[in-house]
Amino acid sequence: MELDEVTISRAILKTQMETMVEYLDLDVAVIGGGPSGITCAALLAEKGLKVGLIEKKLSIGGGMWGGGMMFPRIVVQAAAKRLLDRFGIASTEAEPGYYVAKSVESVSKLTAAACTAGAEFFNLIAVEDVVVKADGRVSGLVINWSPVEMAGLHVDPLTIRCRAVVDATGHDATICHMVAKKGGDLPIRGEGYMWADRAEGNILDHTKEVFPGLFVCGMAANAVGGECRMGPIFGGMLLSGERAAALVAAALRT
Ligand code: 48H
Repeated sequence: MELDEVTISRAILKTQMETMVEYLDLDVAVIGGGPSGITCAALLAEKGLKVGLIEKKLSIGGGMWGGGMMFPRIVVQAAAKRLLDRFGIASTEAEPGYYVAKSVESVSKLTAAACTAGAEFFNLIAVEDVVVKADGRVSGLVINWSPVEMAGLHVDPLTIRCRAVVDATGHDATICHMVAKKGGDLPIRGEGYMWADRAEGNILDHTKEVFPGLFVCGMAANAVGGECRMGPIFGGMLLSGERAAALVAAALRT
C-alpha cells in the first residue's frame, strides 16, 4: 500500500476532532499535567469517571522533569512511597526514610497509568477562564490553544462543560486566581517560605474544594492556603493528587 499524506492528515484530524467533541462534556477536568494533576487524573479515571487533563505546555510532567536543580531525581518520603510502588516507579532509599526516584520514569509511569485508566490528555491547550452561572458553581472551562495565548492573538476561545474542576496548576494556582479575580469568594493567601517538613505535613489539609465545583491540589493547594514550599520532595504532590481524586469522586457520587 502506498502511503498517502492526505490520508495521514485525515486520520489525525478525524480522531482528534471526534475526541474533542466527545470531551466537550466531562465528569472532571484536571488543569495542569504536573505530578499532582496526573496522579489525580489517573485515580479518577480508574474510578470510571470521564476525565480530561488540560495542559498548556507541549509536554506533560510539569515541574517533575527538572527534579532538583536539573538533577533529574526526586525525593519521596516514606509516607508516600506506596504511591511510587502503586505506579510501578522504582526507587532506592538514599537516606533512611528518603526514597529517590528518577524524574523521567516517574512522569512516564504516572502518565502511562493515567492513559491506561482512560484519562484523556489535551496538551497545548490553556484554560483562560471558568464558567460560573446562577447556581454559583464552576461548571465549565474556557479554553484556547496555548500558541494563541503566547502570540497574543485576538482569537475567541471555546468552552467545555464539566461536573468538577481540579486546579493542579502548581505555584501560580491559575484557576483559583481566575475565580478570585472575578469576585468569587475564594481567599488566596499566597505561598510561604521554604519549609519542607511543614509544607509536606500540611498539604493534605489544603487539598480541598475551595469554591463550589472547584478543587485544588498540589503546589496550588499550598499557594491558596498560605502554606510553605518544599523543594524537590514530591510525596506531597502525589498524596495531594490522591486526596483530590477521593474528594472529587465522593462529591460526584452525592
Ligand atoms: C493549562 C496550565 C495552566 C493553564 C498552568 O507545577 P506543576 O508541576 O504542579 P504540581 O502542583 O503538580 O507540582 C508542583 C511541583 O512540580 C513543584 O513545582 C514543587 C514540588 N515545587 C516545590 C518548590 O518549593 O518549588 O505543574 C503544573 C502544570 C504545568 O505543567 C503548567 O504548564 C500547567 O500546570 N498549567 N495548564 N492551563 N491555565 N496553568
